[in-house]
Order: sequence, then structure tokens, then C-alpha cells
Amino acid sequence: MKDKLKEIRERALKEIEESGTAEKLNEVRVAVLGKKGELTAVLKGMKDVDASERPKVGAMVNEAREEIENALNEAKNKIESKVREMKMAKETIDVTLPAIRPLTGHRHPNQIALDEIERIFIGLGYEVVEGPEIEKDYYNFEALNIPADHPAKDEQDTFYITGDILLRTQTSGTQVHEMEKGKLPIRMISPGRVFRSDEVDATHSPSFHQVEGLLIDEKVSFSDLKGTLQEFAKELFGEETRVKFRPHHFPFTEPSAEMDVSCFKCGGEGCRFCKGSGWIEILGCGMVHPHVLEMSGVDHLKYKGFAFGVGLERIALLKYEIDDMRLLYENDSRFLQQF
Ligand code: 2U9
Repeated sequence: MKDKLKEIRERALKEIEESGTAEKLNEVRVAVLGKKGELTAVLKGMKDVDASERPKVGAMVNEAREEIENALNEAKNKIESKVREMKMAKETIDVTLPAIRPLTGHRHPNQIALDEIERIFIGLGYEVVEGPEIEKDYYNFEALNIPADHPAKDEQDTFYITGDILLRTQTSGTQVHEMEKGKLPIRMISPGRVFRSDEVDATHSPSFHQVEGLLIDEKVSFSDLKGTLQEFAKELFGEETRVKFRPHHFPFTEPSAEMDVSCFKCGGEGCRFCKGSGWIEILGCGMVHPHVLEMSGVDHLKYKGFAFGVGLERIALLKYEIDDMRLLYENDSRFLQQF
């Protein structure tokens, strides 16, 4: 019995010393001290030991058990502190490394352009008014003097919801609603999303944004329109910017014009940016047609008005020299980060 105990003790202590992991250590604990362990088996065999020998053998078993338990605990502590040390070494932070910048939000180029346009017109005393994207045919077309047989009304150009309700193709309905309120004078811009049944390419999209403006007051002339839009162009593209008005036609304005600005890349000499002409087309404008005023209950003999419309994407593309409109809709953070 004594020899057996000695053999168990020595083997257990050796195995404990050699076991490098917590799992191996546990295996030794189970094999020696567990329910079916070797030392437990010795204890169970005590009943066969001669009664006079029992206290002595019992003491020896207890001594061996204590020694093995102490060795197990000591080895466990060693392994745990070694694991901790390794973990700490792995997690060391190099404080000299440059910090990783978290991704932050950026204003979309459309939004930057809109903020700028709003800032300019608010400075000129205009109000910003937003209207519904879903409109009645009347507010999108009829009230703007666009006749029933006008090509813009074709289903190929306009998204109809029902025969009478549609996705607005221009924000002008917002101005009509404002005129119907009967509060004059009016100085407003209406920015917003519009829809046209266009194929997607570098310069077209079925949904884009406009900013339209409307001023109605007594004694308003085409000179007021020219002065206002010249001021707008100078603020947006720089003090040295010159403007040019070319006659045009819109059903809702008479006379109508398109405004060009001198190329802000070459100053008007002609370059790739302005396709050699020195001028860049920016917006459409005109004096509000008397019939449009009358339909919305504005006395066209007392009041006159001018209106204009700008494509927001067009301004953003020009200002930030972006050559493909699709980039404005993809919201790729690598693109947006640049603004
Ligand atoms: C009312 C009366 C008149 C708004 C106007 C334009 C000229 C124009 C285009 C610019 C680029 C549309 O986005 S675009 O394709 N717009 O050229 N818009 S005058 O005239 C109005 C609006 C409301 C009651």
C-alpha cells in the first residue's frame, strides 16, 4: 500500500509539472483525485487495511492528497499568469501609430449647391417654400399655360399616377399654390425633387432637383429679372462673372430667355470646359405670362412677375467639376468624402 501511494504521488507530481495547459492539469486532477481516480480508489480500499495500520495509512493518503492538491493549485496559478502575460503582450498598443479617423458624414454636393443658392436668395429677401412631389395635372401643367396637347404631357415624359395625378415634372405647382393664397407681393424660391421619364445617362436622370424662383409685385420689369439673376450669378460663380440672356420660349413666361454665364474656368476665352464658346448655360427665365397670373387670381394689370428655373444637379456638376450625374446618386462614401 505504501509503495502504491508513493508511486501515485510521484507520478502525479511529475505529470503536474509537465502539464503545460489548464486542460492537461484538469486531466491529471480527474485521473488522481476524481471519483474514479487512483487516490480515491486507495481511500476506498482502506476497509481492507489492517485496523492497527489504518490511522497511519489514512494519514499518508491525506498527506499525499494535500501535496497533490497544492501542486495542482500552484501549477494552475502559474499557467494562468503565463496566459495573462501572453495576452498582455499581444494586446500592447503602439501609441506612436497614427489614429484611425472614424468615417463622418458629408454634405452631398447637391445640398452644398442648394445651401448656397438658398443663402443668396434669402439675402435678396426671398422665402424658401417647399411643395408636394405628387401634384394634380392642373398645378403641374394647366395653371402654367401648358396646353393639353403639349409634348411634355406625353406619358413618355411624365409619370402619371392616375389620369389626373402625377409626379411633378417641375416645382412650379408650389408657386401656383402660393399665388392662389392671394398674399402679394411674392418673393419665393421653391427647391425640390422633380420627375421625368428619362433614360439614365451622364446628364439625365428620371429624378433630379430644381430650384425655381418667383417674384410678383407692382412695377416689375425684365430689368429687375436681369439685375437679380446677374447678382445671383456673381455670388455663385464669382464677382468677375458676366451674364448673357438669349431669347427662348416657355409656355409660362413671356418674354422668355436662357441665361449663360461667362466660363469660370477660362474667364470667357474658350476652353474644353465651355466647349470653346466662353459661355455656359445656367438657367431659364422670363416674365410670368399674364394668363398664368390671371388663372391663379392675380390681377395682371396691377401686378407683374418674373420667374426662373435652375437644375440643381447642373449647378453641382459645374461647380465641383463632376463629369457624370450618376455619381450624384450613388452615394459612394469615397466620392462624398471629397466635399
Ligand atoms: C410660375 C410661373 C413661371 C419657372 C421657370 C424655367 C424658366 C426653366 C428649367 C431649368 C432647368 C427646368 O430644371 S430644368 O430643366 N426651368 O428654364 N423655369 S421659368 O417659371 C415659372 C414657375 C412658376 C407660376
